[in-house]
Amino acid sequence: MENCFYPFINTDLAYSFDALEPYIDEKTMLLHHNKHLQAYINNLNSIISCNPQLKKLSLEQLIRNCSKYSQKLQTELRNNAGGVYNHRFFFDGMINSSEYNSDSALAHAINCSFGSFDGFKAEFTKASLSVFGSGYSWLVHNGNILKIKTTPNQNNPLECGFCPILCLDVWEHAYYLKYNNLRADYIHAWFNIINWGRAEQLFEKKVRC
Ligand code: MN3
Repeated sequence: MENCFYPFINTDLAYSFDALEPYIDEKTMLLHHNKHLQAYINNLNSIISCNPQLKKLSLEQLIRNCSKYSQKLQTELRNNAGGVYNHRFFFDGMINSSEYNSDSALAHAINCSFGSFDGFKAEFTKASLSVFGSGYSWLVHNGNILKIKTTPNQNNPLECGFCPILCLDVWEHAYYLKYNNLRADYIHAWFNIINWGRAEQLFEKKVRC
């Protein structure tokens, strides 16, 4: 992930705003990146400028270490460092030429943990539908064990010691313009644009989350 330290900037997407059509529409991507993510970036910069001891910490460290701080600062970091990390992770996790490699180490681990790719898809879909209100669903690993987790708001599984591989933003702003209240249709569509190459690299620890 680029730009891991303060001051945070809204780095460009790796693809154009309309690249994920028809699964995620251009207007949703524009608003999501340029307005929603920008707001978390602005908030995080302002929190850190008021707490200069945080300047030396990376985005990931801000999340992992947040329970060390006062209740107020913890909440601010969970919401805003989480908001920056989670959105970047979600956006980087999508691509317009998605290809699942059933011979990869990740695919073997998926088969081991969920029986098959379809078993994984069913469990991930169920978890994503189960998030009440706003949050995320995640494929994470802890060593070589894969798990599906959900988090409320902008919380992140790094705080509980899990490394993310995939995440899906199920806040309504991520899908409402195109899918209205039909979260299941959005989840189904997202499976067509998963950046499996990146997920494999994260699983094999060839890149850092
Ligand atoms: Mn979002």
